[in-house]
Amino acid sequence: MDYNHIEIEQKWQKEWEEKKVFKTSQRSDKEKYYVLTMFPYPSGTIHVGHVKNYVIGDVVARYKRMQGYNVLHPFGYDAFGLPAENAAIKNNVNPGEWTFKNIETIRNQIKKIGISYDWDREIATCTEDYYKWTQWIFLKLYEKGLAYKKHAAVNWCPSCKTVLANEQVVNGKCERCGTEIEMKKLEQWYFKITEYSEKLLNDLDILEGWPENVKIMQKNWIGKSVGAEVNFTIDGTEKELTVFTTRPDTLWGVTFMALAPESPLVEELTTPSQKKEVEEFLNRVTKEDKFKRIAQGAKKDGAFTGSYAINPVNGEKIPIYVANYILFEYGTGAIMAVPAHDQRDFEFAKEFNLPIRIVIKPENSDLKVTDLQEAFTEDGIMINSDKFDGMKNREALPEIIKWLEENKLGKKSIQYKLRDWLISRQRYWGAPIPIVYCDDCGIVPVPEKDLPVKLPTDVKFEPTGKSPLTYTEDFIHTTCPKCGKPARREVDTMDTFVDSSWYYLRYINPKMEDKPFDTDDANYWLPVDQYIGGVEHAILHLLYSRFITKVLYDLGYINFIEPFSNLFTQGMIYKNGAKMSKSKGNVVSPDEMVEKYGADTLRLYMLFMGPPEKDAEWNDAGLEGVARFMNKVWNSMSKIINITKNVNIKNMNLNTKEEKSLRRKLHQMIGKITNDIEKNFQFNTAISGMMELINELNSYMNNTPEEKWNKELLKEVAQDFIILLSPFAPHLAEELWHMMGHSTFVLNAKWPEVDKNALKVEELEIVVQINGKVRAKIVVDANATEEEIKNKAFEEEKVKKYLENSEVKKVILVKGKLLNIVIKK
Ligand code: ANZ
Ligand code: ZN
Repeated sequence: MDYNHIEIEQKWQKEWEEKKVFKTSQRSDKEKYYVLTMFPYPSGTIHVGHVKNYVIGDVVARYKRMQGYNVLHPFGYDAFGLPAENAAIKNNVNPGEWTFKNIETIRNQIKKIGISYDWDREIATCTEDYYKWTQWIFLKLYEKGLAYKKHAAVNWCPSCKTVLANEQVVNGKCERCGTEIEMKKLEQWYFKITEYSEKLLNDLDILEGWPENVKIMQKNWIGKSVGAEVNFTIDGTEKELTVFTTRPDTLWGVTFMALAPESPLVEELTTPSQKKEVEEFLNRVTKEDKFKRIAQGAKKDGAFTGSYAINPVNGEKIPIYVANYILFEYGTGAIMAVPAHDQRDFEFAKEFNLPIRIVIKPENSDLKVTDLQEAFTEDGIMINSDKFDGMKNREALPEIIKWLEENKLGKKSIQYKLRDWLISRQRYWGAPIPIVYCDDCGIVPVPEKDLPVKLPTDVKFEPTGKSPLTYTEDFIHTTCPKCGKPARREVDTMDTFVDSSWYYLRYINPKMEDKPFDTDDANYWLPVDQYIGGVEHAILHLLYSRFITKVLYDLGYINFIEPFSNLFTQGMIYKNGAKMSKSKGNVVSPDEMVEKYGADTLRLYMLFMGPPEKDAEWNDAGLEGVARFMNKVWNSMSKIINITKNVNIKNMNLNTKEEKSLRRKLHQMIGKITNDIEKNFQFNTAISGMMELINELNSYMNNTPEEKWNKELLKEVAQDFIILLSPFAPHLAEELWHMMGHSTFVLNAKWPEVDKNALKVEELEIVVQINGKVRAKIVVDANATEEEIKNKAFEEEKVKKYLENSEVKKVILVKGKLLNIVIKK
């Protein structure tokens, strides 16, 4: 018989909600456990890909609760951002209305899946009581000199009409809409994340519970390079041109220099006769995509400035070029080019017919310029390098740096790829930046007591590229907090990554009015014990959250330096071979599946699809298979419950081999499932374990006449099984638990423990004969292999005695009974 999932699931969801069973006690004597799943962007409905994330979190939360932890498992919405604004423009609705409607929908979708969230802690980053504290964080950074404004060339998306952080530009295109990015000069607010580069890099080492690939991505993003800055003099002047190089060992092979097109030195160094050529190049390069032009293999372009530099190591006069592959924002925006040993320089030298000089050769062979099809980038022996000739280049490196320092020609230098975090957005639907501009006082931060700077609701969306707040007169006109004269408000809003960089703290005290969070409470609950989310957030969101945590630590608000102790990145769900997405029209809605199969079946299926960290393909047949298993569970469990109402487990006696074997399977599976959840999130194999146990149970029941069933044993199996099932299929487990007569919730039951005695296998006595005479008896496991039995017999003292000084000719095992050893003296 199929069970009525609709009735059962609605009943328990109502019960849980009414009794507030998931409400977290703020403090407790119990050890805390904070499980957090990345909050969604409420841009519509959620699909089963999101559900997978929430179900993984829920299994962990429910399991930890049953292990006796005080569990915090909150939920909320990353509710500011572009989609709401775009939808608002398109449909002429207020972004807030649109967002809250979506939140309502998502909340209902999630409640139908039975996730154990403490709904009293729900947050949305677009509410005043949340963004007030996002603004507070801005002020704290500003006070510490970590928020600053500067004029800079920024990435501009002409379609979204907003500035993007470097991180939001993928292959020169807008991460959201795919439009080619343009460069624009604007005055923008930045967070000085670069001040934390070294900490952000080093502290990755303490994050033992993070996937290695995520740590590597963070590391590469921070991009630390150790090398030297070397000063070249500009020929005929006293001026210096400083370059950053990771390879000062190639200094003797420099044949030209190159500047970034954006460098102010270009204008300064271009001679009248080269002016035309340089200008033509600059015109070409501005049309080039900044990200493509520096990519490996991109065509090299440039122009000679007409000026020369003097190589400090040998006094050589070398031409200074401007080149498309030099980044203005990295190092010093200028390089020393060594075409023999750097591939990009090699390509440029070939293009412009510049000399190539080899200064490193392979250890066991010679190298000639005419041999070079590409740059020789390996390590080797230094040549043509004066007093360093003959040295291994890696060994020479530190000495060269020392020598440069002694001669005041350069110094050791560390560079990072990480840039400051551009947080200004020319958009409406975000947290206003709490800054006022006064003609007399300049930039004035809004005092904390005046927060929040409220986002007005009556705005016009003009497609001008300026923030819509620019046109809201009531908003922009204010008085200067310092001198009281009329002043203007900042009209840009903050990047939504600022909102999500601290939300895990707000869940601690979601309703606190005078503070973003309470320090003691935060120190009790944080760091998050288990963070779960998509690998697409492996760089930005995690890096920004780590940064904000470190700043708050330095300001004394918290006592931990990393926000997330353990991170799990789940795989994506594909359908028809493609990543699920609205635009591809291959989205599976959880609502439909819940209706048809039930939330429990959907949950179990999501976890049974494969290892949760791997991508998986949605398959209806798989879901049907899980549904059959659920019915099997329902049928065998309700049968057992019916016949064991008045049975007391404590009176259990095991008589037959079959009974012992069933109980052994139960305890093996308790061990296995516990271990699978605890280690590596192996939910799929945990579910296989449950299936195995149900099969063993059914085979016992089918092969034993009903009057001979060991009811105490059946009751134990059913009771423990229901508890094991409950984090995965909580509604069905709750129903069965109550059918058993419990008046408590299974979600508060104690997780079962392995009874080691149950794991013991039967033992056998084996007679050991030597040349036909009984000499000893040994006891072995019933499952022992021939090898194990032999070893045990040969270790037996009595046997050893007879084997001394004799040669074993033959060993014959009569299974289960006898071991015969034939020897020759
Ligand atoms: C000479 C040289 C010789 C270099 C050689 C490399 C190999 P990473 O590891 O990424 O830090 N470089 C420095 N600043 C640059 C800029 N603004 N735009 C483009 N390239 C720049 O790379 C450091 C190397 O990249 C530096 O070391 C410099 O080239 C180049 F056989 O100097 B090297
Ligand atoms: Zn003023």
